[in-house]
Amino acid sequence: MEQTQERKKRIFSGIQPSGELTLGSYLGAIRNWVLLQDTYECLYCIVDMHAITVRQDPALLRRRSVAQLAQYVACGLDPQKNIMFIQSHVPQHAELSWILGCYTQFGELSRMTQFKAKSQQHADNITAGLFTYPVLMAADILLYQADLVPVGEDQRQHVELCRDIGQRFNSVYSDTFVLPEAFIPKMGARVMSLGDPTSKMSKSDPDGCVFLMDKPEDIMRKFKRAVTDCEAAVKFDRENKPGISNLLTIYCAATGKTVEEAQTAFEGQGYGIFKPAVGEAVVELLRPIQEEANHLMSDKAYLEGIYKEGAERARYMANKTLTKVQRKIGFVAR
Ligand code: ATP
Ligand code: LTN
Repeated sequence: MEQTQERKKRIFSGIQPSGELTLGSYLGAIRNWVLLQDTYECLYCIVDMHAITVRQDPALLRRRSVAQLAQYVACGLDPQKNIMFIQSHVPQHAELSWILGCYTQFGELSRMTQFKAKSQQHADNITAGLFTYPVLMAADILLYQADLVPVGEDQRQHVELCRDIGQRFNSVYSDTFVLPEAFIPKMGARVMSLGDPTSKMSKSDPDGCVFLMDKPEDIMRKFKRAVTDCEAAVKFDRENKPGISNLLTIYCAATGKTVEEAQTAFEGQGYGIFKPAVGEAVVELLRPIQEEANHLMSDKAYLEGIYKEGAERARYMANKTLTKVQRKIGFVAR
């Protein structure tokens, strides 16, 4: 009867522990994860294998992986409701990734915009891992038969490629994988850098970036310095006023106000009032998360319990898909 029973829809998403979590990753991804946790069966991963596609300091990578879990929980992800784990603890990701790599075209990977950007940033170390990064991401998602993948706008192309790979496999070997869809927020899908509002806020640009764990005075300083324009009108206009539009987006995402409400509230007021107001809204948004994350970091055994149990459950689920795939392609059963 199992097949006729409605399966709860499944979610998979992950973030690399390659730096501190940012306001961009919170508004673009994690906040949605929290909203989805009651309706779906969710797996949230710390993708350390993706992180090593560019060079990492080992001690820092280890510390960040655990800190990231503390921050996931502090953001509101309930360890009772969600499976949270570290990617390298579930070897099926690497195994499926190898197989899927044999169903992915060189040309497809060459078109990925993140690869183009990262290989420019790390021109002296363009590894095979950086190139095949999207295949590992496809394996992450397809292993769990995820229906939805909550990410920021910049990851849409990777989720599309994941669908293409899954679809290709399904059409050669009969239905094997659920084809996932990206789930991208209306507000905060692409938070822009405070230093250059035409490029994405990213952890590799610390000046234009607000980190989740930044001190209030640093957050205020970053917002006061945010690049705007010389018009002095708080008005949303992405084309002509990218800086102000970005600040309005952040303000609205942080306070729950609509753009119209925010524009009315700041009508006739200069940027000298508006910019610190955005800073304060973000400080207040992050304050409880920071307190909780700091508190959780003092209980390493609790965090270890979460990621160990998470990995065990994930391995069980992942193995079902992997075994099916191995059988379909002709590997001898172990
Ligand atoms: P890097 O700069 O090293 O590429 P990043 O800052 O983009 O990293 P990721 O770990 O790649 O951070 O992203 C984690 C998640 O947060 C992804 O779902 C991504 O789409 C989302 N995200 C990251 N930055 C932003 C942003 N500026 N606006 C909206 N969503 C974002
Ligand atoms: N590429 C993503 C991180 C990531 C991911 C995933 C996101 C790795 N595997 C699976 C969603 C689903 C990024 O944020 N840069």
